[in-house]
Amino acid sequence: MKKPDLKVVLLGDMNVGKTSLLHRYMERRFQDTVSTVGGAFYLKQWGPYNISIWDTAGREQFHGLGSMYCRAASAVILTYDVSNMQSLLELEDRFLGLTDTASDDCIFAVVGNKIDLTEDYNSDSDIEGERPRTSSKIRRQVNLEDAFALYKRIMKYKMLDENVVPAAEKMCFETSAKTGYNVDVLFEGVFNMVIPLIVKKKASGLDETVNLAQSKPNKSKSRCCK
Ligand SMILES: Nc1nc2c(ncn2[C@@H]2O[C@H](COP(=O)(O)OP(=O)(O)O)[C@@H](O)[C@H]2O)c(=O)[nH]1
Ligand SMILES: [Mg+2]
Repeated sequence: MKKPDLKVVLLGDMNVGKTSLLHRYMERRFQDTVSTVGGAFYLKQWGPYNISIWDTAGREQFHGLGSMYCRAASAVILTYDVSNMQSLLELEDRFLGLTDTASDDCIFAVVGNKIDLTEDYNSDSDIEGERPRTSSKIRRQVNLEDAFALYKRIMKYKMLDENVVPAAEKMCFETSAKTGYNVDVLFEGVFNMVIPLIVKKKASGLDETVNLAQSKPNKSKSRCCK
């Protein structure tokens, strides 16, 4: 198996739809009862690059997520449920701290999932063309502006210059894993954003996935134990 060139992780409270989003993107379908205690990551070939996309495998619920989960990640997709304000607040309270181990130039996306449940959702954009039961629509609890505000607070927490990082409008998405709405836009938008970072890293020789075997001869030159 070829070594992944970069790592993307999904973070967020249980039940917001992380596994469903990844499943929708990779398997092109939605299952109401997708097992959350599934595989740890998917590999996606994107142009000449291999991208690993990590799911929590249900550990956010049962055992918590260790610092390894985000280690060296190039992108973090912070996911909440638009019908649940608490799930947005949890991102800042419980999950942002886990991203300290991510790559220095890691990019952040903030994603409000389950938009299909809300009365704002226009079913004309459904991929599967399924007609929603109009009576069951609910009022959203989280607006896109709330996500923009969170994104800006994240940039502050990371001490990143707002004028240098991608704008909130570009990095905040509303999706539906159920209908497929905006799911490709999200993942492919993130991939296209991080690719220039690996290209830059490779060019400057800072590539973290550098083949260790190649650097071995140097080791024998070291004389620390002479
Ligand atoms: N209506 C709707 N339900 C969703 C959506 N995404 C996930 N769900 C449902 O929400 C529940 C939790 O989804 P899951 O992917 O397991 O969330 P996770 O715990 O964050 O991985 C499941 O019952 C899903 O079927 C969505 O976009 N719309
Ligand atoms: Mg899950």
